[in-house]
Amino acid sequence: MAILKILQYPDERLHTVAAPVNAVTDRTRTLIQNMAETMYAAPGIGLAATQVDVHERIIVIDISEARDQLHVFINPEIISHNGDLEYEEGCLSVPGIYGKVRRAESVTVSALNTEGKPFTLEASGLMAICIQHEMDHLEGKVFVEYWSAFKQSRVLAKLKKKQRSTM
Ligand code: K1U
Ligand code: ZN
Repeated sequence: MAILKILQYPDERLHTVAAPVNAVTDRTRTLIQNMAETMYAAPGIGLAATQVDVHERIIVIDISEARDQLHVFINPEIISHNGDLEYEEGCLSVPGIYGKVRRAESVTVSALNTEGKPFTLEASGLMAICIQHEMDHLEGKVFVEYWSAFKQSRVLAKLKKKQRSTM
């Protein structure tokens, strides 16, 4: 297994729209194992393939305390959603920045599993939030892009300042 490099905002590659996976192969499964290892090491509760510069529609999520309930979604689609919820989000591609985003409170997602078999999952609360955050990455959208232009400019300034201090 391998820990992959996570793209950092405002890297333009984070704005790439990911392509559907045509066939779930051993190469797909190796990528998924590496994504899971990268997410656990970060540590994070989710990761989209976009964040590791692979522009295929794959996400991994584990919101469990014990870090032993990995969910893999290949070609995920939200088939229904309900309610709304504002949640303080973070992102491994935007380290040190946290803020609220309003999303659906519950979602039903259809996807393929690691064997290429279709399944559906009903999720609510943090799981639903995380699925939507990761699916946004597959569309090339980063959570801070829900915020006002002013707030986004402050995020960019903060990240630039942080970058200068680590050079
Ligand atoms: O997409 C990502 O960069 C992962 C992101 C997922 C996420 C977090 C919060 C709301 C929505 C989506 C993260 O995992 S940020 C890190 C984080 O939230 C966390 C890390 C360790 C333990 C618990 C949470
Ligand atoms: Zn993210």
